[in-house]
Amino acid sequence: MNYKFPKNFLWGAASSGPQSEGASNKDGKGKNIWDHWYEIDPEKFFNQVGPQDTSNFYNLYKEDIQRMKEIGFNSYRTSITWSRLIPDGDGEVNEKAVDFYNNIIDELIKNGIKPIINLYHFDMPLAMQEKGGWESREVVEAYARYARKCFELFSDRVKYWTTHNEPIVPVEGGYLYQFHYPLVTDMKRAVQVAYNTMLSSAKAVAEFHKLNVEDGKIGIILNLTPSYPRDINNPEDVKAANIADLFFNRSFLDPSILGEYPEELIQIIKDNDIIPEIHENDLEVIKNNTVDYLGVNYYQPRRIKAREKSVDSSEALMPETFFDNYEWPERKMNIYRGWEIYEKAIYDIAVNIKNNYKNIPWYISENGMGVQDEDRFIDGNGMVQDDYRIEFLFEHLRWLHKGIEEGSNCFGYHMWTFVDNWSWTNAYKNRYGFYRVDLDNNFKRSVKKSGLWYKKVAENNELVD
Ligand code: BGP
Repeated sequence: MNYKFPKNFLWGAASSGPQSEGASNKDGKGKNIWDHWYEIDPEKFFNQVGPQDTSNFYNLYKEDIQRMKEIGFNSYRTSITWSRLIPDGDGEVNEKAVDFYNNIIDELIKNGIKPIINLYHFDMPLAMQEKGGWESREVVEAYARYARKCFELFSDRVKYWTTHNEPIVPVEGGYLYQFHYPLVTDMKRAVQVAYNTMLSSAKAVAEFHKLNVEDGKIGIILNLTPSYPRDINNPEDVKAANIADLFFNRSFLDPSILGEYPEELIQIIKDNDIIPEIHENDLEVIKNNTVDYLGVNYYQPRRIKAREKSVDSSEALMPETFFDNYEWPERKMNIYRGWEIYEKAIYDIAVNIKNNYKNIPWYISENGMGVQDEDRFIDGNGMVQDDYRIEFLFEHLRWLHKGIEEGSNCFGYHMWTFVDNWSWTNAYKNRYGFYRVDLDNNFKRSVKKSGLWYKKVAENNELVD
């Protein structure tokens, strides 16, 4: 069976500045929350590997872009590191950073690889965090200025921009579950952070549209985790799954594409007295500045059941006040990351976008599989034989293809990631790349079997069974 993809389909991979560049705090880069957190608590990071060097793309970008070309990429997404471009987050621009980003953009284009550039990938400049991070309106305004600066500097060549990567994750990590700095647990503050981030995205969209960039498009990247109820015939399970969907998906999906928050979400926020501070005109800014396209990161579904224990009034309000997570007995797991693998969800996402989100143009901006100790799969020729990754990609692409056949407007598929990169506190524990990175040998890269497999898919624009 052959699965042909639409003409001009984007094939490639995604990464981010902080996870791939390295050269942290060199050449004028300011500190961000990751540099800071590592400085004060290195033990939180797997094998104590911090953000200083990551995968050294800062120095190896030329060769790396050749490697992208070698495995058939026609596009690549990364992010500008805010604290590299503007060390304090606001004000003075770092000219060395401008040179660096100009160089990678030019090199990508010269090699026929379309750059997609994201503005924020979990990397709050420390100076901005000291002002309150996303809780602060000042930071929202500083981000809008930073966005405008990026467009002015690079949008003569970069035509695809995104305002944020997975904006719900810093809310979860930083303000609910403590896996990002500043390690807070407070639902009311989390709601403010989510709201301000959404507002910042709309403001960046406004700045971009003002500039009338020829052929320019601006989007947002959301990690969509379809919420499946334990029992579709049990209204309590269905209700619980709907609330999880409102919190984790629709809190950004609806305002980004439809320009407004879902009524049901507003009601929950009101009923629980966690309304964020909203200024006059904010909602109009959100309404008038929806995105041109959507990037979807998909890794895992969410399985939900109604709460088993009734809510105790002394319990601090959390998303889990409204539902319980559920382990589906038939689930297939990526045991290294602890994430369920459920390929069909990518099709459900495609159908949801088609039916409920104006069939907006969208692409898979991340999908992939992190595996621990991949070196055990190295063969006699030094190549990681990652058949599990090929199977993972194949099955997801097959379901994506079905969604496209049924009319969903998907224009590309990017894997996470190009070369193994730094996974935040997991550092280099789980490897995701098409290329292996040898941390003990000067960041040496070597292609994995999946890289060669992907090259065929990308070059033929087709998946073959
Ligand atoms: C996404 C992020 C990426 C990346 C990926 C893999 O949530 O956008 O930055 O890291 O997940 O997850 P992890 O690195 O946590 O294993």
